[in-house]
Order: sequence, then C-alpha cells, then structure tokens
Amino acid sequence: MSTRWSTLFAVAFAAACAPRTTDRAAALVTFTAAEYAFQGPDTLAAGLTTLRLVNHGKELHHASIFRLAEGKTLADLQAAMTDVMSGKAPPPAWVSYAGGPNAIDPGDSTTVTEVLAPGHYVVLCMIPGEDGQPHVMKGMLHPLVVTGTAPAAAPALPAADVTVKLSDYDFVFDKPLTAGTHIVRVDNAGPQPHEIVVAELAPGKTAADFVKWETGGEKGPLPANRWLGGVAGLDNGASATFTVTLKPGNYMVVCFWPDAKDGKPHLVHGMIKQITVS
Ligand SMILES: [Cu+2]
Repeated sequence: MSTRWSTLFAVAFAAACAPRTTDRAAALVTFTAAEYAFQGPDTLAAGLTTLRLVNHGKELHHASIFRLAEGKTLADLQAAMTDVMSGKAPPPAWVSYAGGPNAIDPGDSTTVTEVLAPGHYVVLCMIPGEDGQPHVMKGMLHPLVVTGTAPAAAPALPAADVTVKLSDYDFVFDKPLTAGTHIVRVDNAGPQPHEIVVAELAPGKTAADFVKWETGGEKGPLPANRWLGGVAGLDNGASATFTVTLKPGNYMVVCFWPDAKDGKPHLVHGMIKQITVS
C-alpha cells in the first residue's frame, strides 16, 4: 500500500512540477533527400518546428525553404527559377526565405528549429551537381503547405549555447565554438538574406583556399572534408537554431547566397570565416 501511495504521489508530483512544454515543444518533421527528390510531408501545422534532414543520396543536399507570396504557385516559382538560374533575372520579390537545414554529406542527418508561419512554401535544393546545374533544376523541390494560424506571440526558439549574427558580409559569434555538440542560434541582421553552412576543412587547407577553389571554377579536389549543416537562406530579421557536433580541427562557416548587386556568392564579398575548434 505504501509503495502504491508513494508511486501515486511521485506521479502527481511529477505532473505538477513538469514544465508546461506541450504548447512550446517543437513538432519534429523529417525530410529525406536523394537524387533528385525530397520525401516528406506535404502539410504541416504552423508554429515551432524542428526540421530534420536525412541525406540518403550520393551527393551533398540541403533543404532550403522558400515561402511564396499569396496567390503564387509552384509553377510560378519554377518559371522564375529558370530565369534566375540562367542569369536572366534576380530572384522574384514574391519569394521570401524561411531557412531550413543546410548542406550535409551523404549518410548524415541534421536538424534546424524555427517558427513556420502559415502559408505556401517550397522545399528545394540549390546545390549544384557535377554538371553545375542546381539540383532544383533537376526536379529537387517539394511543395509544402503550412496550415493553421500564427501564434499571437512567436514561440521561443530552443535555448542555444552559441549565437552567430549574420550580416552583409560577416559572421559574428558571441563566443568561440568548442569541441562537442552545440545548439547554435542564427540571427540574420541583414539587410540581405544570408545562410550559414559549417564545413570541416581538408588537412592543410584554409578558408582562403576555398574561396580560390570556388572562384576558380571548382577545379581540383574540394578543400573541404565534410559538410556539417547550418541554416539555409534566411530573411533579414529571421532567426533559427541548428545542432552541430564538432571535434577539434579547422572549420569554416560560409554563405553562398547570391548578392543582390552583382549576383556573386557572398563568400566572394568576404562572408566566409575560418574557425579553429579546440
Ligand atoms: Cu550572405
């Protein structure tokens, strides 16, 4: 009897003391990437969401989330992307950029947590294949409808142990990244959209070597060993968190976002930073 009472008491006590997380816990949603398609849900409920990307493919993939303005369709986006990719037009003003998990290697997975507002979205991969064509042009895009109503107060993102501020054209960390697993908060201070992707540098290579490789037509071996995720293109003023596990070594954080003025990736404008993790 006493055991039973103490069990009941323990249960009641735990219930009374448990943080009321039910309305704040992030919904977990998984997208799987392969050549050249995503598998994942077609609809989601609005609110705090953890987006998990699993790369089942043989190439690098990410899941960049574009939001379409009211009345715009996937066909409108596809038509616009053809012109954007061929350099005929800048990205249309009716597209906004809602983050998503950034590039990871085949066999890896990563998570990003962010608040999704109701609306029409497209999950797509902008990473180029060996022929230089972004995967989105090979059909790697997935429409997504976010349903429901936006919460009156934006839900808080998970508590982060490191924050990085993105801006034209810099990454500023509030403290150094160390070995281990971190929740990193990403705040885009703009004015342009930006992304962050973390990569481990190849032995003896530097971030400057990567810029040379990228601007020299990506010839020779990639000066990076492994891509560890981050947050894909994010609007000015937006925030998200991502999880990353680092071991001691040399890394870089990079933004490939096309510049509003010259169309060149932001890394050419200095938006790349080498990091030593100890
Ligand atoms: Cu940028």
